[in-house]
Amino acid sequence: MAKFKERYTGIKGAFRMLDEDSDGFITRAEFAKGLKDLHLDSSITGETVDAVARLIDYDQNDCFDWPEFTRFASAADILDMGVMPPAKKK
Ligand SMILES: [Ca+2]
Ligand SMILES: [Ca+2]
Repeated sequence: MAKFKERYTGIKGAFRMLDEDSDGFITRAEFAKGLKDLHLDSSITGETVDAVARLIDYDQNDCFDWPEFTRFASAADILDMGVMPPAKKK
C-alpha cells in the first residue's frame, strides 16, 4: 500500500503542477505549458503533444480531468489506454 500511496501522491502532485489555475482541469494549453516548463518541448514536437493529449483526453473535450489523468498515469502501457476506461468519478 505504501508504494501505491507514493505513486498516487506523485500523480496528484503532477496533476496539481500542470493545473496552473487549480480549477481541477488541465487544458491543452496548460498541458503544453507544463511540458515546456519541464523542458520537454524541445525533444517532443507539437504533433506528439497533440497525440498524447488525444490519448489522455478520453472524452475529447480538450481538457483532462482527474479520472482521465489517473487513467493515463496508471496505465502500464500507453498502448493499453485505447481500451482502458477512465476511473469513475467520486
Ligand atoms: Ca486548469
Ligand atoms: Ca476530457
